[in-house]
Amino acid sequence: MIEQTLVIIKPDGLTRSLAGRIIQRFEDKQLQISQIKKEELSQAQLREHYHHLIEQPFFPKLMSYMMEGPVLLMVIEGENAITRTRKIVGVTDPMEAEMGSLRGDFGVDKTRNLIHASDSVDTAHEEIVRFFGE
Ligand code: DGI
Repeated sequence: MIEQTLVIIKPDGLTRSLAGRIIQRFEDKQLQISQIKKEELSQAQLREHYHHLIEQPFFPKLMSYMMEGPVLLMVIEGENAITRTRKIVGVTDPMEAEMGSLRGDFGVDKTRNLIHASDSVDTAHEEIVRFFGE
């Protein structure tokens, strides 16, 4: 099934000049960029995006990390794009993420884990609409 998913290259992905290499991994696996833009996310956008984490102790750290600078927002499209993108990205904690996954290879710690990728069909739709509109 052809799916679309929302990927965010977090601020340090840009300041560390990793965007090209990150995008290459998706393209290598036949996933394509259907939309892309660079933007600084506002506090309001981030509170909505991470609404499920507002009560967590690490939330302030997450917010300041995500607001260190602009991010790259992308809609990635392809066969089973949601699951395959999460696999390429790796699990939340870079220490646990497999080598060869983006977080395993480039992530720093649980906060600075470089990339966001939607985790289900419903959230992918919600997040694409949030950042790119209908
Ligand atoms: O879908 P994920 O990004 O892998 O994970 P998530 O939706 O549970 O959490 C969103 C982000 O919040 C995650 O990419 C990094 C941060 N986060 C999640 N759990 C922790 C965390 N940050 C810290 N410092 N500690 C955590 O336990």
